[in-house]
Amino acid sequence: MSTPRVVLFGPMGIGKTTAIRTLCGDGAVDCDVVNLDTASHDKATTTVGADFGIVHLDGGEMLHVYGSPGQDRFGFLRQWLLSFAVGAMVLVDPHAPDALADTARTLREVRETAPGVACVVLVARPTSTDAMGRLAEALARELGQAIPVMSVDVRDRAQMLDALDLLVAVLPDEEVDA
Ligand SMILES: Nc1nc2c(ncn2[C@@H]2O[C@H](COP(=O)(O)OP(=O)(O)O)[C@@H](O)[C@H]2O)c(=O)[nH]1
Ligand SMILES: [Mg+2]
Repeated sequence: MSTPRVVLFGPMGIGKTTAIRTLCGDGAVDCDVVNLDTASHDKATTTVGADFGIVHLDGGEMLHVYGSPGQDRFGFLRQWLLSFAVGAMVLVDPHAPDALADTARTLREVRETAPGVACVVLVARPTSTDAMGRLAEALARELGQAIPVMSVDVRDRAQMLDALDLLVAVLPDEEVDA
């Protein structure tokens, strides 16, 4: 049995690298380099490859977690990550200008590339229950299918483990039993 693999998606600066560090600790590998694209996001570093870490769950199970770079030009890397993933987590700040369009586009890309991959949406910045509900409804309308949405602080391990539990809950049965 191979170790289940989960991929994190989301725009630059949303918290993919942080989430992997939170889940996997210092053993996580990141591909961050100095950010030359400060017009897109004002942060010191950015990811130019797939982050990777191993999550050790309390029951002794392991998960491999990959972080996809957010920039459009890394589409080929997203396709590769999806070729072996069982689940995808799409991180979003619902108050970002293109939050709905970006999240819907990523979810569509996942569905078209890898229809069997389970998806959840993680609201990774503080927001109201109402704003989360509106996002969930708008996504369901856009995609013609309901996608589980939950709120997380990517810096909090317990919350990230809850997010993994949610993803496991929506995996197809054969992936859970494998
Ligand atoms: N203020 C604030 N910062 C956050 C929150 N969640 C994540 N961050 C920070 O946002 C940054 C995300 O950067 P990073 O993980 O490199 O994003 P990536 O580009 O998606 O990999 C980190 O500095 C986090 O500490 C939050 O809820 N509030
Ligand atoms: Mg990153």
